[in-house]
Amino acid sequence: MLQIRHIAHKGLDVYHEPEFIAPERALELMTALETEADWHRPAMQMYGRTVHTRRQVAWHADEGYVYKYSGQEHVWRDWTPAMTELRTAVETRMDTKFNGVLLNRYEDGTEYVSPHSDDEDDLEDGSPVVCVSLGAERDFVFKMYERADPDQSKFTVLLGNGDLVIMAGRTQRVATHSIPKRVRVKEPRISLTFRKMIRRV
Ligand SMILES: O=C(O)CCC(=O)C(=O)O
Repeated sequence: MLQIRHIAHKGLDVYHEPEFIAPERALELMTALETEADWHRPAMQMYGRTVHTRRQVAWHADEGYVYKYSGQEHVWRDWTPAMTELRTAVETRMDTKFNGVLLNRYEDGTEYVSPHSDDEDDLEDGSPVVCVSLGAERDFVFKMYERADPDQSKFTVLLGNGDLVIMAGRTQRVATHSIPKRVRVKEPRISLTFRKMIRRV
């Protein structure tokens, strides 16, 4: 059995479970999600210019949950069969329910997500955010905020196809996370981050 890694550091509380989904099934689910998810590439205003995110996103959730971040609103779309299968697996593993999932699709290693925390007001305070990674291997980097750790320590988790990452405890308050550019990566990757929201429209 593959080892579960636990990173605990000044409030950071992260678990990495390799091959949570068997690799062949993970690739089948990824193929299904390519067409099932409501992919779009949001535009945002930065320094007076319109910039499109360097990844695609999709928000699927129980009815009425709108996801707001970086000044954008994502209206919910229904759960699809592949998402439902993964939601059930994650809920069983965590012994708790989730009502929304944010999907990210990175075409290759030139696509990325910058350091950020999932600390939006609409997220249930202290509830875990749980990520399933499908497809290409990518680094998932946690960097401590200076207020929590003057050394601003960094922790890198190499995420493989079918892996699970649990961001628990005070992780979102003490650290950012990111998927940095890795230009040698030529294959796509899809991540699903399961969330518990508190407000419905
Ligand atoms: O693609 C990933 O695993 C990261 C996604 C992420 O940072 C997020 O959904 O907040």
